[in-house]
Amino acid sequence: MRVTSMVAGLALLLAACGGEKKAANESTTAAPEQPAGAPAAAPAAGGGTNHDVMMELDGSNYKFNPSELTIKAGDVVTFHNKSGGPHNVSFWADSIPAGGADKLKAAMPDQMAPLEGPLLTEQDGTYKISFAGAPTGDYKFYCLPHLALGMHGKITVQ
Ligand SMILES: [Cu+2]
Repeated sequence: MRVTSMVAGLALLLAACGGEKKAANESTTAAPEQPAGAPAAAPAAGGGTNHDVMMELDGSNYKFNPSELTIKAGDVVTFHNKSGGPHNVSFWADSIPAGGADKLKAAMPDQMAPLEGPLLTEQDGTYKISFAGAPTGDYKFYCLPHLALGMHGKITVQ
């Protein structure tokens, strides 16, 4: 890839000047990582609580676990691809409070379509949605690949 070869070229140049170690350090810090010292399971930035929801195949049942949860506006829900994937998180536009769609559209990374999260294909892959500023009420959602198999749930924002 172009960027890789550029980096490799730069590293070679620096190595020629005896700066190989420095270049390696720089490429590490340049990676788009979380700020150092931020634990993975910490409270969400902004002070909201994180809630974990598993996406799993339990016997022959595809499900969100828990399938219903109550959170506060400002909380974050992290969906985990545990088994039976790929899964995703899609919200029914007509089953969320007024004004909720705009908040979710802004809060959901990599939507395939409005209110439709990307397919999680990686084992233990996660998808985070912040409910910062979300109106109170019920947000009903489903997994696109497994909707017909009953994989859906509800988040209540208090
Ligand atoms: Cu699914």
